[in-house]
Amino acid sequence: MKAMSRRALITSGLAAAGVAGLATANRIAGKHGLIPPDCRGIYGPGETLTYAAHRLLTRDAMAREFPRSMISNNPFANEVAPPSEQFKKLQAGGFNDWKLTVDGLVAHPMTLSLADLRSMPTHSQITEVVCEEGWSYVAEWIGTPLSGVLREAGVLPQARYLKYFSIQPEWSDSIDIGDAHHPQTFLTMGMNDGDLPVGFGGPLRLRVPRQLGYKSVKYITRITATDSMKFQGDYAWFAGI
Ligand SMILES: Nc1nc2c(c(=O)[nH]1)N[C@H]1C(S)=C(S)[C@@H](COP(=O)(O)O)O[C@H]1N2
Ligand SMILES: [Mo]
Repeated sequence: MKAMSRRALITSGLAAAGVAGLATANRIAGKHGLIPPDCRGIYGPGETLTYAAHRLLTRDAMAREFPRSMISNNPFANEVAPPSEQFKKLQAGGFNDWKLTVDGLVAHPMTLSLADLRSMPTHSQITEVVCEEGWSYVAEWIGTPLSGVLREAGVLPQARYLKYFSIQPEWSDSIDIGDAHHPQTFLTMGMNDGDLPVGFGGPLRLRVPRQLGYKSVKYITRITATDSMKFQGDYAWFAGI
């Protein structure tokens, strides 16, 4: 009740700001934590409004989940750069030495193995990967919700974003803390009936089904909680779908 009326208030405030001017919109959005991170000036007031409106309308919304019968028979593994020597060595060892570091604004920085992650609650979801290039597929993703890992690490209240890094140095991304705690945001180790294949990001991929495919980074090695962020990337930071 209270949340709804607050939301209605903010929404009408933003709509009124459309008339009153974008500076007002920015102030209202800023006051309610709805400003997208500093993206080297790429984001103008329009992007701010898109982000703010999307967050208000869909803060707790779930990405669509599909029945098992709709799992794609031939999911498309997008091409990835050839594996590094480091990756090949880890693969030869059955990924037993794969490590996920959790650091930044957390009370308990930690390093987890895949076995550690497998000992955490396992969930599954049948959701779609949507590439900005226009193709998509549906698969079952099996893993542990990122929120559980964040709880163990004790993310500090001032953390607003989560950056995540791949073993591929050119692949990293970030999401806001709301999406980080979203129940469908998974550290994924399984796909359909088996282990997550390397082509699809195995042994460890962050699935962010509420955003476009490029936010679901493959071969995750580190996640860092932060309170500010200078975004560097080729695509729009917020890719809500
Ligand atoms: N590490 C890494 N993660 C990545 C990519 C990549 O090349 N390397 N490609 C991204 C892009 S652009 C998309 S659309 C999806 C593709 O996922 P898929 O291979 O499961 O189809 O993975 C994303 N994650
Ligand atoms: Mo993509």
